[in-house]
Amino acid sequence: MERTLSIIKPDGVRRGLIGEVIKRLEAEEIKIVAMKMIHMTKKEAQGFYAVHKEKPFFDSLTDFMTSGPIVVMVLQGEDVIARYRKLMGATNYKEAEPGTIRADFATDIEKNVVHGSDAPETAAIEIKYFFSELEIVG
Ligand code: IDP
Ligand code: MG
Repeated sequence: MERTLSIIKPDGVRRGLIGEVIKRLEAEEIKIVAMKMIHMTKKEAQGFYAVHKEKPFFDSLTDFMTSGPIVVMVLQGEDVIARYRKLMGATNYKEAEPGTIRADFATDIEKNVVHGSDAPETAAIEIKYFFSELEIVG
């Protein structure tokens, strides 16, 4: 049993894709055990993406992630980290499998609609960044 952090990024919220993303999660029987909408500050986005702070795209990414509200969710289930990554598709939408969220909706390598944790350790850190245990119904 695993948990992972999912984010519908500002482009996804702006373009009316909240329902589409949630529909795909539910179709895969991925359980949502926490959910909220927030608008991050630049500092909060920099903290969340701290692992990427040396990357050339860090400043643009943190500007993008603060450009509007996001929907943050905790997903729970067996192998949910990999299963959700599979639903998302590759970081670069041009390389994403057809039928994945990013292949279907991303418009740019940065504006790729969704975030998902990549490993149990990062999932634990990312979930804690947004949610207290009291806010998770699992
Ligand atoms: P991931 O979201 O698939 O885990 P990461 O490599 O962790 O991909 O990168 C985090 C986010 O940074 C990506 O989802 C994307 O929004 C952005 N990003 C990644 N690589 C690039 C790039 O080469 N140019 C611009 N933005 C990028
Ligand atoms: Mg990542």
